[in-house]
Amino acid sequence: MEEGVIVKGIAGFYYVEDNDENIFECKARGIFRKEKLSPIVGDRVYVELLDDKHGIINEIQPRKNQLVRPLVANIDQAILVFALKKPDINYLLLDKLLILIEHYGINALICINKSDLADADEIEKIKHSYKGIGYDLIITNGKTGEGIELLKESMKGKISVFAGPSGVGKSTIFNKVQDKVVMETGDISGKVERGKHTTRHSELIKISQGTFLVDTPGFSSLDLSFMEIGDLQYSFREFAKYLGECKYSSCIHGKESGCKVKEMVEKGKITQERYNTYLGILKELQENRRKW
Ligand SMILES: Nc1nc2c(ncn2[C@@H]2O[C@H](COP(=O)(O)OP(=O)(O)O)[C@@H](O)[C@H]2O)c(=O)[nH]1
Ligand SMILES: [Mg+2]
Ligand SMILES: [Zn+2]
Repeated sequence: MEEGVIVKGIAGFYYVEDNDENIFECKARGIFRKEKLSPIVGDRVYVELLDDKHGIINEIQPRKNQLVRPLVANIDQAILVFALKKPDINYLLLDKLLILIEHYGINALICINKSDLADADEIEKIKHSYKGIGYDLIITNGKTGEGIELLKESMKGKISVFAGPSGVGKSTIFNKVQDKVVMETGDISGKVERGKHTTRHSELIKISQGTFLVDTPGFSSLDLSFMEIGDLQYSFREFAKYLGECKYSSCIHGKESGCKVKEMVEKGKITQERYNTYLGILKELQENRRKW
């Protein structure tokens, strides 16, 4: 039995790469269909070899996470690309992405691109606030290549996916960190983007042995309405060490008295901005529940 990761799937065929960088074209064992289990890109699987190029997927290892769009499993890291200018940074969007990614149990790395367009003070400010929360942050420039080596370093041994708004330089950076697949860049309307009207499976692009990059940006839908009200707090890293210290064990850090989280906001240990974001999303979730 060979162990490997599914890097590509096309019409019932799965391409599994083993630890020696051999690729096997595989079919899935029939039993999966009965179990309503389909192998997906990113799955770590065991393959029974038929010859030196073909095999049957016999077993899918438990997934540590699974995205829907793109359909990929076992993401280790989401690289959130933002620019401070062109387009102007939207902190609410950044925080919503972080919430979603925390919810999936994926590590987030913040990449601030277009360093040439940002002023030094604002770079320092964002570094300070997000490093304070516990996120790594890398400053890049898609044109000069600044920060790209650091970014590549952070990807080693992981499956990474890019996320972030359009126009920030995701495709540009994608092209800089690997030389296998070229992504269209610039102000294209999206019409020429690959696979727009056809179902296309995402692929893992291999950067080096054990290091992969999903070829499609993730987390484009920022709908958080599926989240449980009581779970939202766990998506805020800076709340973690105070949870359980509120007066009421059911505290969701809104209007309750004796709330440790609110106390920490007052003391400046948690920023007012992030707490406001928390309250805003909490309110959205509560209003959604009422509609049902
Ligand atoms: N000034 C500047 N422009 C950049 C940088 N990185 C990318 N761009 C440009 O920003 C535009 C959008 O980039 P693209 O990679 O298509 O963004 P995407 O929509 O996030 O994939 C393109 O015109 C790029 O050439 C950068 O670091 N500085
Ligand atoms: Mg793009
Ligand atoms: Zn509380």
